[in-house]
Amino acid sequence: MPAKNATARKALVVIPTYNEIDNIGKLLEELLSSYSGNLHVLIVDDNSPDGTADLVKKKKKETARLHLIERPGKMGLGTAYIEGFRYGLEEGYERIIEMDADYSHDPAMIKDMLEKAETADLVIGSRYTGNVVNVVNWPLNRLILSKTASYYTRFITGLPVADPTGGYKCFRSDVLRALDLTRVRSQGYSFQIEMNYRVWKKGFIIEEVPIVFTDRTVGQSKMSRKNIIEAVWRVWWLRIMSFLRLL
Ligand SMILES: Nc1nc2c(ncn2[C@@H]2O[C@H](COP(=O)(O)OP(=O)(O)OP(=O)(O)O)[C@@H](O)[C@H]2O)c(=O)[nH]1
Ligand SMILES: [Mg+2]
Repeated sequence: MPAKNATARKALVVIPTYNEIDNIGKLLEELLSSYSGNLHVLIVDDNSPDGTADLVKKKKKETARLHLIERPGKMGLGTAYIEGFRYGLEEGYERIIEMDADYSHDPAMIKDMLEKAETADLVIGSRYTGNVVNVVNWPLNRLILSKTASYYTRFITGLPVADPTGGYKCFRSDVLRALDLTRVRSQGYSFQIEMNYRVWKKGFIIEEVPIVFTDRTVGQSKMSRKNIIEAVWRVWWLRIMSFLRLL
């Protein structure tokens, strides 16, 4: 049987949103026009006060490739992704992509990630491949925080990933099906770490492709001190749960 073209596979881009009205319209247009009909987009919105979901509903009338899950209030990034993954698995998508709404992630990179996912189980769009740092417009303190988090995660968990907190990635659906998603606990940055760790511990292949990450120019960051503190202890929790075979 001839190999299937990577972009011909049914893929779902899951984008969690909270107050992203200034970004989401343009991003959706670019995503849907750059890729073929096999690529669909799911927005998981937490009742954004700025009316993000209303804009998505308007766009939904124009295309069957756009999907929307509305939740009653801000419930965190982790649970938003898990709901998105469940939807993707139920609807039979072969690839599930995580992406931020804030234009930090260049839609053009989806093609590279889908190609890599032909041979890898999880593909991470990486800001830190080799000795290169591909980050645009980040203040130095954000970069130091992110790099420190990467070293710390690798040191404590052994996870062989250069950019473990990155949120632009592509899963083969079988990988998500093999995990028990009800056990995933993390919300902020540690959600990315926890997913990577669970995938790696199951013996799946993780590959990184270089991306250029650009800081958001509009809208507000939802990063909080709470997220950082969670990431600090969560890596130990992962390590201990894995040691006790309770993961
Ligand atoms: N549904 C939902 N989406 C969220 C929530 N928190 C953040 N998001 C979305 O998740 C994505 C990432 O959030 P950002 O605020 O960009 O956080 P970040 O990328 O870690 O931080 P920055 O580097 O400052 O942009 C964006 O699309 C947000 O709108 C939440 O509680 N619920
Ligand atoms: Mg962001």
